[in-house]
Amino acid sequence: MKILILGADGYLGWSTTVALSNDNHELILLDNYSKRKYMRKLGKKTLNNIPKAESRLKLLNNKNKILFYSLDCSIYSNMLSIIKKHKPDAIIHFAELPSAPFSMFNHKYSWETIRNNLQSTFNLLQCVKDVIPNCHIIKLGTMGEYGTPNIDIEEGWLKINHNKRSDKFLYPRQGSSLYHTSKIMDTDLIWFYTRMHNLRCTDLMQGPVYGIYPIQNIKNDQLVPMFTYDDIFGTVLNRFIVQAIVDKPLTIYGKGTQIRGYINVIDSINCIKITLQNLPKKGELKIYNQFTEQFSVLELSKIVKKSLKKININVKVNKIENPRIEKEKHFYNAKHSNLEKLGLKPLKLSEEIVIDIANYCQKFKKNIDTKTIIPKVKWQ
Ligand code: USQ
Repeated sequence: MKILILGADGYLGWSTTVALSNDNHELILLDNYSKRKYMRKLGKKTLNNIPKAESRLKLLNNKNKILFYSLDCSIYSNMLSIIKKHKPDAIIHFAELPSAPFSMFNHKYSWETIRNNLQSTFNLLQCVKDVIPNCHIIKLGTMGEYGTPNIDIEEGWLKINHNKRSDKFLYPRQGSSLYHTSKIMDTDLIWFYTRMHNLRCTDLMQGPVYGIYPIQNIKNDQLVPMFTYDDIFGTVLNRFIVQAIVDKPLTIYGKGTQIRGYINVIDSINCIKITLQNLPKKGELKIYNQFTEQFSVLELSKIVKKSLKKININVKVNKIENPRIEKEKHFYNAKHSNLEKLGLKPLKLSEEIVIDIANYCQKFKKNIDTKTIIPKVKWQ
């Protein structure tokens, strides 16, 4: 397939690039390096100090040439020219600002998150409608769009019976940050274009991701994706493992009873491969809940503590004031069977996996900036 990857330099974008290049697809990559720019501005560094995508491309062994464009796809003319020139079969859209704390930092970054995310999604949908309406759009959504409702979370849709009639609607959404809210607005745009213009779209509602792709067979350290652990761009499990390595107590926000659906980055990439093979019909929006296991933050901290004891790391745990406004004690039961029905074999979190990630992180221990561990951005 000819596949365009938007946001190819990031944690997921680069992992996807490596995986799809191994399968010899024809790849066109695009990134404007905005995550790197904002990390620099905020004084955050990745753990592994990985070079930009452009300079890593030559290390990939793909029989097809891989093209890279350093472009901002929130600018309409950029998106249009790439789509007209390459006419891909599928487009995977990762080109969004991905951080809840960043979106709550100040009015500038709040708006930048909303603007960038909506504008890139709008440009994509509009250009696909006008130029390649048969193309499969694969969009990274987030489980956080659903929030933590007091009923089961379905996969994207909810059938409602009302006054003896019934209909199917997008499952109600209520994000707990402006980042999550920008994804909700994306979903509305995607559903509008899909039903109005007969597009073919898949929305992947992903939970927090952990791990490193492809940790088992790293042939060259530069092929590993960027790994963040700071208070703004790091996700909780990756952060906990890095905190343990530098002998800092794990930063449990509030009571730690917040539950989310988590996924290993290896599974996350497998889900994308499965999605590529399952083209929606014209006018169909497929929605998959992309996570494999539910944990509370406290449960995660216990898994990290028990696992790392095996390699003689004595993990300390600290409950700190929750910087976010989020429900701490809540019901959570999210369905996630669609991707498994299509062939996903979930890689469950294990002590071995935590130790593997920790061993990788240990190699970069000297790079860890302990000043970026405690959260500074408060929702209130
Ligand atoms: N948390 C802690 N301690 C920490 C960091 C986080 O207790 O040091 C808690 C948070 O309060 C939250 C949970 O862990 O309850 C998850 O936080 P997170 O930072 O790992 O995840 P989140 O901010 O929700 O966002 C991340 C990604 C985002 C993705 C989302 C999936 O940054 O791109 O969309 O996970 S989800 O959470 O399902 O919306």
